[in-house]
Amino acid sequence: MAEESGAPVSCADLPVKRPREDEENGVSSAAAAVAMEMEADTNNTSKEADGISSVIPGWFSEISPMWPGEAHSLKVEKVLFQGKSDYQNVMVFQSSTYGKVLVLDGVIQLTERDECAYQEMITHLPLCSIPNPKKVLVIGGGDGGVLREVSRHSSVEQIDICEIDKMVVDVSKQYFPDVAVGYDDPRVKLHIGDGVAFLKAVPEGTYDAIIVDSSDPIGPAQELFEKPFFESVAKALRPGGVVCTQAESIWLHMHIIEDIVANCRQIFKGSVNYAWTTVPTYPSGMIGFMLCSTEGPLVDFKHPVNPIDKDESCCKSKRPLKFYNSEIHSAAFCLPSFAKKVIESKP
Ligand code: SPD
Repeated sequence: MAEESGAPVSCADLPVKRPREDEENGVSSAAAAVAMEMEADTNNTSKEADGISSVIPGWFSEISPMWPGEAHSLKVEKVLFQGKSDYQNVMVFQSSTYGKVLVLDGVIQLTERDECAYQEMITHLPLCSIPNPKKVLVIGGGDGGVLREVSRHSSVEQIDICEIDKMVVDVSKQYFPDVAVGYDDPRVKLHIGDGVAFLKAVPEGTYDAIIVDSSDPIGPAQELFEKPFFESVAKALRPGGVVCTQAESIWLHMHIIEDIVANCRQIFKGSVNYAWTTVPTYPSGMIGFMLCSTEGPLVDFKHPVNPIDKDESCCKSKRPLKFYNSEIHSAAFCLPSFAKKVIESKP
């Protein structure tokens, strides 16, 4: 495992909760129903929960009760890592067409080929919407991709990240150096611990921006989609501060999005908007973001006021932006009619 960098901070005073609960909500058992037929060359970890498919031998199929009746598949060249942390199954495989793939509890978190579409958008949609962001908190995002993107902003002075699962950080540093490069920025402080507890302990009005880069709301990330969490986020933001959270797919999860929108409209007294991006390897090929601001200086998310200057967006260790630009920023808030109707009708 790669050495850690990025100034880890002890979170001994922050209780780490929500450890892995096997078979919770039937998720693991659903994944476990997928039999393992492929030869993996690593350790003894159970392969069933990782989604290696017996339906198409040699392929990974992403099966979950969150998208019943469908499963996107990728051809596996080689399984590079399989492990079981206190929270989840962690797997990395080399795919034939999307580069290396990081999988948590059988669900794709990123691939080398399309991670830019997610990490750049979840980061620059909020940070380009406010002038001079200085203090940024990332909840989740243990792979470091969001850190890489935050670090493009020269106005930022402090980047805190709270990730619950150290194995995700270590595995990302070892297998995804172009993503985990975010940890190399000296402004980054890594806290291994529970994001919910971390936020509760944050003094009121601390951050200009909070980015919640979570996995799906079953398993360790469940609480990150609930009302009390959004209340803590609002409290930790300064007036006119912004949050951007992973907010699932309009094709698959409208009920989840409706709840998030309803909660956010109650809690955030500034702006509340839904945006989306295309990610071919996420279920339904897209994923959305909830962007909200607290009461204070007005934030117009649809019209970025803080464009990333070309020079700062590609400094030494980072590649240039691949996906984000100001036009796609504004376009991301255009919704298909069916989603617009539901999201805009929420009180
Ligand atoms: N359905 C999977 C959603 C995963 C969102 N988080 C990805 C983490 C990448 N930094």
